[in-house]
Amino acid sequence: MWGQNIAAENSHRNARMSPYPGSKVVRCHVPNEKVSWLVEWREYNPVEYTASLVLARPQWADPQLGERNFCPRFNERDGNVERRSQEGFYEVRNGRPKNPVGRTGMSGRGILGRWGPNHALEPIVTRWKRDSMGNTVTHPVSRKNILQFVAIKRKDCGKWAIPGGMMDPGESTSITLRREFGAEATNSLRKSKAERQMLEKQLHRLFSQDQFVIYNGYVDDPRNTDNAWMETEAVNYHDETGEITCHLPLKAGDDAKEAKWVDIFDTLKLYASHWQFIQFVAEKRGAHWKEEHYHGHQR
Ligand code: RP5
Repeated sequence: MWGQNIAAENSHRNARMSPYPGSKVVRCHVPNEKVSWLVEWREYNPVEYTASLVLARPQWADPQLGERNFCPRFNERDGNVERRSQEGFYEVRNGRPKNPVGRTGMSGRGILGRWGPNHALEPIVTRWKRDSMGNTVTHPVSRKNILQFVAIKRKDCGKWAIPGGMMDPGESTSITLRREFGAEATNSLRKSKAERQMLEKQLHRLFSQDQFVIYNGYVDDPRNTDNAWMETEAVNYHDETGEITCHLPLKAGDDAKEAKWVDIFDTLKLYASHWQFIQFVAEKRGAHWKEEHYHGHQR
């Protein structure tokens, strides 16, 4: 999927950035032309790093390879843990899974828990922008309606993002999508029982809506390494009339410090590959996207 939609060298950028998130560790520099494993690079010497938090073995993390009783079944469903990649079969070299897009300048797991793919899910909740009379707002140049999505500001890096999150082992897709959206965009974990019941009803209605899988595959996440990487499935829930979401109480919670409706334009700056997912949604819904036309027109 990644290879089909997004050019590898040009888009495998976050996965080569330094310092590595939450640390001062600097990756070995990987130039664009050396990202692909198909390009021979004998001197390649990635920095080995796995955060102490991961080595302390929280329940979401694998043990180190070679530890007793740890025999991960890569490219398979391994008990409750999904070790298959949405990109297809990945290579395992010297017992370690190999990033399917290419080199990152770092080996080990960084702050990711799983060796190989770490699976997330992304609920992209959208509605049409409306004026105070309830009419949809059309862009003056493209003449297309403006779409909005629920965005959160991440606590870890301060970037705006889709309120996605990691899948728990054995959890179903629909539960993870609803749980992550509830926790990050509506602060569901901190609500009273009565408020939670009310919210649950709203979320149930919203998530039983018109939905569409926008993307599944590799994510260009700054936490990726040569041996551990993020993958996601991004699902769009669209509220065509705006009736379901008009009373949705947005409030940041969990890993988010802000939550709000954001107008969709190509000038957005978003976390990891989220800009790409939002572009796919705008295209799918026939919404306004290219803001530069507007600025060009004004000049
Ligand atoms: C990104 O990390 C995915 O696109 C998803 O949005 C997110 C999941 O990680 P956490 O938000 O749980 O850190 O790669």
